Amino acid sequence: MTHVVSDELDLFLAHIGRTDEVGALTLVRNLLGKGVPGDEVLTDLVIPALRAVGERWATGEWTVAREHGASHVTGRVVHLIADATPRPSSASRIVVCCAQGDWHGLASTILAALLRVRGIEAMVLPPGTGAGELARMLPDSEADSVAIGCMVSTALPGARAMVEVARRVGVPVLVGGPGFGPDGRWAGMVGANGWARDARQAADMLAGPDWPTITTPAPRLRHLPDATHDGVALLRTPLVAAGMAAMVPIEDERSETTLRDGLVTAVDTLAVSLFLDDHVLFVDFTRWFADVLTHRHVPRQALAAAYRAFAARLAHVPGAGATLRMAGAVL
Ligand code: B12
Repeated sequence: MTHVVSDELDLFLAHIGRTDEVGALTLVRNLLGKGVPGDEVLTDLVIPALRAVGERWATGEWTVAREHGASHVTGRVVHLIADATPRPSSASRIVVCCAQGDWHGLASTILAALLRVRGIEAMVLPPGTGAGELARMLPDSEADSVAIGCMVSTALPGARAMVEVARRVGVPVLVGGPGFGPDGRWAGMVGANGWARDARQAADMLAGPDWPTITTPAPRLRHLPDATHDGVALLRTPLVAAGMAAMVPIEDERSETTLRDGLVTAVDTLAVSLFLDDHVLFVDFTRWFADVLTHRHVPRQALAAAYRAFAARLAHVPGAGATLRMAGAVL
């Protein structure tokens, strides 16, 4: 059945690329009407489409507005499928949420629908739910576990805060999403009980004999508490201004916006890199951001100049200079 779904990918992308809600919903209703299971539509059509949307934004082929329109329509489709997914009558109940600071709520809705298909009762919290709210709702939720998704690594400190509150009341936490790094590299630092690559693996882990029913508080991070992370994040505005000033003037207004937004993310990523005590995060981000800029005809040397401006202002922050130098070396 899979090829029936993936054959529709180009047409689905054409619909969402025109913000054609009716076209996209009709296409998906037709597939469901033909008996294609909702989880297959999610894994073989919706997720590949979302990845393609991200790619088209990153290469500059689609504007931010077009990407937002496509994401919005895809959100309608995801809700249509999620609503049509039967609720399992399972004994196991999980709360699914985004890491605090991560706005990719669609991913949580998709994951919850895929878990339901595999017999796990999943309850989704909207993005923007912070550690405080999670702490308040968990005791009454009857949840056996919490699943935290993270698409952008800048939200890892937020994920850490949420893991801490869940584990403090004994509820184990499973995490996933590319924000946790290749093969879930940062899941342990965040204090999660486990990391899963996808919904299938998540369901297997949650139902498996090794998944804890109750857990201890999250282990302390060996290099924390340390004010470095907060210190860098608090300097975000002057750092971005210095970075912009250090770069050659950018003619194209769209590129300038991408650059400014990207430098904000760069400062936040640097702060998280220091929080995790792992320069790999910032170096990987730099490779990705340099590619985004190249597609917008901004030379990599411009980013290198911005990093030198950051380093000059962060001379007092342990580790910042070395991390910026390592990232500068890939430019
Ligand atoms: C839609 C979207 C948005 C929307 C989100 C709307 C919404 N309601 O969700 C909006 C416009 C808000 C947005 C904002 C941003 N976005 Co965005 N976004 C996307 C996009 C196109 C789709 C995300 C999605 O839902 N994917 C579907 C998920 C299900 O796919 P998946 O990751 O492959 O999921 C599998 C596994 O990862 C895993 N999994 C996923 N979650 C979880 C959770 C758990 C618990 C488990 C166990 C497993 C698991 O299982 C899944 C199934 O197999 C992605 C592109 C992409 N590749 O995904 C970019 C993307 C994630 N965004 C990106 C960026 C940069 C941003 C912004 C920083 C842009 C900006 N300058 O403002 C902001 C960040 C905002 C924030 N702080 O969160 C980048 C991140 C790159 C990076 N290196 O960090 C991406 C990858 C785009 C790209 N190609 O560069 N975004």
